[in-house]
Amino acid sequence: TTGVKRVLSIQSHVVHGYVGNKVATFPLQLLGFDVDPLNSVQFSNHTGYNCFKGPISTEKELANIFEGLEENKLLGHYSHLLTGYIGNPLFLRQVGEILRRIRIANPDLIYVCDPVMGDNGSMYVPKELLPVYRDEIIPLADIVTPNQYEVELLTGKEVRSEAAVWEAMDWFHERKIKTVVISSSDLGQPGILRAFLSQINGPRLAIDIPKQGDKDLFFTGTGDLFASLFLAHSHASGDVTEAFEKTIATLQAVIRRTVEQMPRQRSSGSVQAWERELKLIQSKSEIEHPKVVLKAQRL
Ligand code: PLP
Ligand code: PXL
Repeated sequence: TTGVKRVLSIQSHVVHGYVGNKVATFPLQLLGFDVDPLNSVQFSNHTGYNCFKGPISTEKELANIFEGLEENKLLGHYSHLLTGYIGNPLFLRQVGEILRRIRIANPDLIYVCDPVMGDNGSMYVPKELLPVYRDEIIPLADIVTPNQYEVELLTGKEVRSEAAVWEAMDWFHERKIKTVVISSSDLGQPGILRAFLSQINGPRLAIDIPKQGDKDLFFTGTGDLFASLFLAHSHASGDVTEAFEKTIATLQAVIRRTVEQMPRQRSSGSVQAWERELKLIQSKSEIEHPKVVLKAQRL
């Protein structure tokens, strides 16, 4: 490699809180990447709050901003493209066009695609995004980081067993995607999330992640954080096992701090959305120096 570490990151911006580009930028920067954030939406906060306000970018706005980068001959400067939350199917299709043009400027570009569509059986983006991801965008990716539900949407098959996980992984590999990471699934023991990684001509891995805090507690932006950390660690290390373990280690440290700093009386019952925002900035040291506790199993 040329040693260039610059990411074009196309994700959401939220004024308050940490999802999308707000959660991805700081870790990538700490891990030595220049980050060029291009915002797919600018919302007051993530969509899990009582309300959210703000504009969604159009494909025309995306094409216009991109034209500026292109005319200034900046496309060859990117080592990575990272995409996450996109709320508009035409905008997503335009991302495919952009990717083709960046690849002309840099054939070695790594595209990390987090096909953000939903979680736990419900979609939080328009359903029209699914065929665009499945048929146009995913086949262009080098690394994909869906969750269990997103895998089910893309492959059109339920993923209720570990055998089904590996079948689904092959669905991606048949489309020439080298590395697939399922950032979380409910296929572990009770109270345990199980994450999976599969690489073409490489290992099959799983990591069991004990759920932290009350059983009803959940977080937003963890998938986005996962994708940015995995991008950085997989670039730094040729060892995908190490990248996977370091990603989970930092994620667990961020979640631990978030749970610990929640008001005690709220650790069960109705936790407000703002109280569940990830304690990202406070976790600077665990982002820079992940301490691996949970080791990957080779399967
Ligand atoms: N939540 C926890 C506690 C996790 O450990 C992980 C991934 O390891 C995730 C969420 C990421 O999953 P998702 O992509 O569903 O947000
Ligand atoms: O973490 C996914 C995500 C990203 N961006 C925005 C969101 C969400 C999930 O709710 O609302 C704006």
